[in-house]
Amino acid sequence: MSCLERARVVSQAHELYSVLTPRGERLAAVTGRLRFLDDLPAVGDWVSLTTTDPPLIAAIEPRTSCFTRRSPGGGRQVLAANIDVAFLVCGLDADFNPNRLDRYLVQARQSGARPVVVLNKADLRPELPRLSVDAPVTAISALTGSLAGLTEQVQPGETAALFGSSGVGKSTIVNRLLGAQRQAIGAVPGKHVTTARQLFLLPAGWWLLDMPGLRELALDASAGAVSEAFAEITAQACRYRDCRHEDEPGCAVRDHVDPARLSSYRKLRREQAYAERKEDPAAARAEKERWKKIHKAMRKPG
Ligand SMILES: Nc1nc2c(ncn2[C@@H]2O[C@H](COP(=O)(O)OP(=O)(O)OP(=O)(O)O)[C@@H](O)[C@H]2O)c(=O)[nH]1
Ligand SMILES: [Mg+2]
Ligand SMILES: [Zn+2]
Repeated sequence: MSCLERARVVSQAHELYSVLTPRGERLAAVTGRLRFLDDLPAVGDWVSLTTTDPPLIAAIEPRTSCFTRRSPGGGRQVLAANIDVAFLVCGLDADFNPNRLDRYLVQARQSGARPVVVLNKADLRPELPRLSVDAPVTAISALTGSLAGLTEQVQPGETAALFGSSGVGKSTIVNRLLGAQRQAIGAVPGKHVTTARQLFLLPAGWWLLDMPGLRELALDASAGAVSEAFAEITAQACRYRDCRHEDEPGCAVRDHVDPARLSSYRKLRREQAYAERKEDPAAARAEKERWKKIHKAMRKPG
């Protein structure tokens, strides 16, 4: 029986994982047993590594949070595991899109991470947009300004991830915090520069995940996560139970909330309900069984 050592998955290419161990970065594949259980590691996972050469990932520790999206072919894709803070980065230039931000907010609530809205490129637009989101908002300039508004949201030992469209400045933020030009920066608007997820341990003692710009974030969320992301709407008492705040006569909410947020809420609520209906109950049961098997296997030593 070989010994196991704890490591963290920092990047992934097909079925090869870069893992950070106390002795530096190594490349690892997964053991046959893990592959049999059909639960593959994701960037951010803490894993048990065999001390063989090359090392193998033998087990995945239970996740404290999990940022996912719905895959086009059905099922879900894990984008990042064990994220404490989800930085939702917008560019204050042409990119700024409040509806997209609302979508990311829902997915962040679903993941279990604390969402923080980061308005980057404040040097380009001195007057900031008024946002009525239910999360902390900070404006920065990754090129020229202080990043304190961002860094003060994370405690040492925690993990943060940068989500947002291509070109908003995610990798520029990473390089600033690393104090080194480790990530390539985009110069051509609309071109995706970062193509793979990469997790860094920063000199300040916390972890930061650079994500590629996502073209699409298909919602993979519960009704509760949608409600939570729109607390200023959903926490209000209305005249009707289950009011959609649409054309119901005498609705007490419709006229007192930001109309853009309300329309965003309705759209995401509909998308969420549709995805839930489409989900096959038998598939949901199978998924539950699969997790039971995984948790049982994780409890066995070695
Ligand atoms: N004016 C201004 N430009 C910035 C700022 N931050 C980043 N940029 C520019 O925005 C462009 C894109 O920056 P990246 O850091 O590559 O963007 P990204 O979000 O990592 O993009 P992808 O990797 O494609 O997802 C580059 O030309 C940066 O110089 C900022 O605060 N102000
Ligand atoms: Mg990038
Ligand atoms: Zn109502």
